[in-house]
Amino acid sequence: QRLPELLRAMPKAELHMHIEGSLEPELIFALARRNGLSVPYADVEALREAYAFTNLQSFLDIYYAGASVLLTEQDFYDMAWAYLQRAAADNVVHTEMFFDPQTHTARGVAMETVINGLHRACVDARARLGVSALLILCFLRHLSEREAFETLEQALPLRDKFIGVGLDSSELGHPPEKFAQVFARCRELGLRLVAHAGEEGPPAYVWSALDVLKVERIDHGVQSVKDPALMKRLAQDRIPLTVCPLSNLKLCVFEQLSQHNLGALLDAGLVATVNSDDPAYFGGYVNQNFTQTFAATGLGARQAWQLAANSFEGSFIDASAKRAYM
Ligand code: ES4
Ligand code: ZN
Repeated sequence: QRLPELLRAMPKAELHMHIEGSLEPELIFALARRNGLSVPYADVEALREAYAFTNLQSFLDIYYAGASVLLTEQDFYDMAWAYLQRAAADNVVHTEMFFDPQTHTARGVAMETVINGLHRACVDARARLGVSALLILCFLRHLSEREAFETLEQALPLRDKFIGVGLDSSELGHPPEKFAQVFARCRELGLRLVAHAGEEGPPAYVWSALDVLKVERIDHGVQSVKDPALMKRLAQDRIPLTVCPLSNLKLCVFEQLSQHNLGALLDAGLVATVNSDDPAYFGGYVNQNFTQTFAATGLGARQAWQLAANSFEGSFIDASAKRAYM
């Protein structure tokens, strides 16, 4: 019982959490009612029962449908505030939240509605919860690079409200290099860069995220163990991997949690971290990811300490604040 208590109590940073993936079924129904929309499920229980996924795409289809109840700035605020309260309860002291603006702008929601609502929740989290919260804008990789450029253009008037950009959605068939030009532009603008790679996709996608996009972190990256040269590169350059064990289990990246390679990544000296990805869909917030993974794989207090330190090292907080946490 001491290990789960340590895992829950230790201060930590969360670096991989899609805010639209924190929308609980109860909030989906409440927002739908508030906005006069209908949900194609009878009730909360029926919706939750639909959360049986076989791969990434089977999840994304229902995730984008769930996000369609978000219309007003208050909706985005309420979603983010609900997550931030749960993060605080898990002793998350710093979080970097992904958002998918194209999911909303494609439905006619204005970019400023999305960003202003999320940002106001981040401001309140600092004041009322003592949690520092930053935003990372993700481009949807199943759409074109031209559409990513249009999204960047729409977001630039709000440049001071997000710290960086990421790349998410359907990985297979959409390699990082498809977004080489837009990431180069974001780099010139001084934005921080991350990308999902090696979740379902091959080590080659992790290589091109690093060498073509020049990202500073890899989201997931668990397929990297298939390539020893890549493992060496990740360890030498201290490239953080934001690992999401319950996500990998629910999307069948690993058949069982006991087979998860988090321990192998740490043993290889990688800056691996533990994160919740889409907590409303995958069965747990960050502390559940820690406690269930540790119980299934037999990791111990040494790895707990290492993962907490890694979460701050891998974060985009400034160097002096970082040292205070580590
Ligand atoms: C995602 Cl688990 C995962 N992978 C890729 N894109 C995503 N967007 C939300 N969750
Ligand atoms: Zn993700």
